[in-house]
Amino acid sequence: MNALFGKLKKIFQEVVNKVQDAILYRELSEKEIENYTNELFMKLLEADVAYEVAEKIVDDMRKRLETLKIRRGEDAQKFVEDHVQQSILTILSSASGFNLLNFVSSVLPQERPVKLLFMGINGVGKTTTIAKVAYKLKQANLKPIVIAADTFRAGAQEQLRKHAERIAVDFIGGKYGADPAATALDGILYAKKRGFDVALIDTAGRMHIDEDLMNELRKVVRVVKPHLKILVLDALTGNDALEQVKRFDEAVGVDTVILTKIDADANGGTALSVIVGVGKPIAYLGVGQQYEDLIEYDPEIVLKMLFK
Ligand SMILES: Nc1nc2c(ncn2[C@@H]2O[C@H](COP(=O)(O)OP(=O)(O)OP(=O)(O)O)[C@@H](O)[C@H]2O)c(=O)[nH]1
Ligand SMILES: [Mg+2]
Repeated sequence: MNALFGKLKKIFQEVVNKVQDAILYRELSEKEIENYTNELFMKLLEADVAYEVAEKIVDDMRKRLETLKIRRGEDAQKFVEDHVQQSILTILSSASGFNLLNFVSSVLPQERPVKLLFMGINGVGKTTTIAKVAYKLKQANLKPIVIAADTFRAGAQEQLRKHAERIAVDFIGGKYGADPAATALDGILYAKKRGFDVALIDTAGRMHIDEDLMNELRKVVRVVKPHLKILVLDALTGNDALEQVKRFDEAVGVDTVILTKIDADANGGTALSVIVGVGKPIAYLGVGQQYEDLIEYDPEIVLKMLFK
């Protein structure tokens, strides 16, 4: 895995070092705090952190620095680092996590299979993410099946089938050109008959501004009645990802999101901004192209990634 949140990590380390040098024997002056926070703010913007998110981070940091007083004999590095980390943790905690495995366990006693519908615009990583989630479910000793209700894009059926083979998970698909809602429903009936625990339904990529395709998605939702509507977002798309949440939410409702390609954001700022701004519970972060590269959204874990 390459360095996650690369540039941000450097920025936070720098602020720790500076503050630590300054407070070694005294409190910070107002002027110093102003300088540090202004500089931090500019650097965050340069690392593609959204303006409002950078503002939040810097405001919180300023408040903490104002009360910073180190005691004789205390480890300055650790002291400052703790404060800076607490500040970032506050920001990260404003985004809530969603435990998908717990959710599945809570539904299973009432209904089997648990139906998970994956949706999102073209190329965000829906199909890959389905394979990753199925892999996780399998590791948790559940019996998942993946359903290819993308009957539209050439190669979509084979793509999901291949993933399924690699992770040794059952697959069921449909004919190209067939109605996606009917294909999904057939898959679910099959899963029900065979006693599968979880049905993961792949849908075609669709632009959130394409009314016809959004209507088709409405139909899939009406027919399938998923327990969970999962929106997959490419974290690299920044503000547009937030727009997608709004549109899909208006059209069919979004229960939880998965943010992919966190690893592909060299600076880290775009990914951080989507995490903080998405406004829906985050189930997972996609951090690479392997099946294991899917981590639960936990502010403490992301914090560790930022300060590792
Ligand atoms: N680096 C990285 N790449 C990812 C991640 N998730 C998905 N990808 C890549 O993104 C590309 C598109 O993934 P797909 O799963 O085909 O995306 P999709 O949303 O199903 O695409 P359509 O069905 O065409 O709409 C592939 O090359 C994936 O390997 C991730 O977390 N990190
Ligand atoms: Mg796909």
